[in-house]
Amino acid sequence: MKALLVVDVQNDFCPGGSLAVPEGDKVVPVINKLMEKFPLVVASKDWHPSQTVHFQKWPVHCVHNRHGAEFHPALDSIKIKQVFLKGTGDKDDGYSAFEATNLDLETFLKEKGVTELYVAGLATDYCVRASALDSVKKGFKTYVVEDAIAAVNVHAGDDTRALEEMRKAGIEVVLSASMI
Ligand code: VGL
Ligand code: ZN
Repeated sequence: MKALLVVDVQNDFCPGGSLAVPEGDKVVPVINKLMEKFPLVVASKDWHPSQTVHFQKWPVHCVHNRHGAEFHPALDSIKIKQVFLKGTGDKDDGYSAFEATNLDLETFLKEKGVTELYVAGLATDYCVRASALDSVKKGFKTYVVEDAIAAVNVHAGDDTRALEEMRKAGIEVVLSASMI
């Protein structure tokens, strides 16, 4: 059984948001199409308190219950069976969806019989990377959909380095066309 994990497709990571990923919204139509191919779609949200050590590294973003933390309005969020909230503490970053605090992602997926996890969303070099690396560690056959992700690229080439690290960890990098 396969599932799709949609990582942090939230207003603050899209153009106009406080931590906008260049062309972050380009992933939305690709993910909307991709969702139709999966029997189970789950998503994560970056869900920070208004004060956290995380905001010493980043502009204030995705504060829980604020507009910036909502899904991008064009995302077909009706297809999402469960949302996992992460980065909810004030002492850590919580980049990985497997660090969600409202519900345990690993337990949820394993109870549903998921063995293969496809990861899409934002951002390639932070939460997509951390979630995919955790996924492989927890024993899921893990895929990252290259045309359904986008990077912050604080340093040029962070996206390429993140993809290389994921490949080395055993994650398969695929294109959505191979599934649609
Ligand atoms: C993220 C930076 C800070 C992400 C979250 O979702 O990739 N990046 N917080
Ligand atoms: Zn964050």
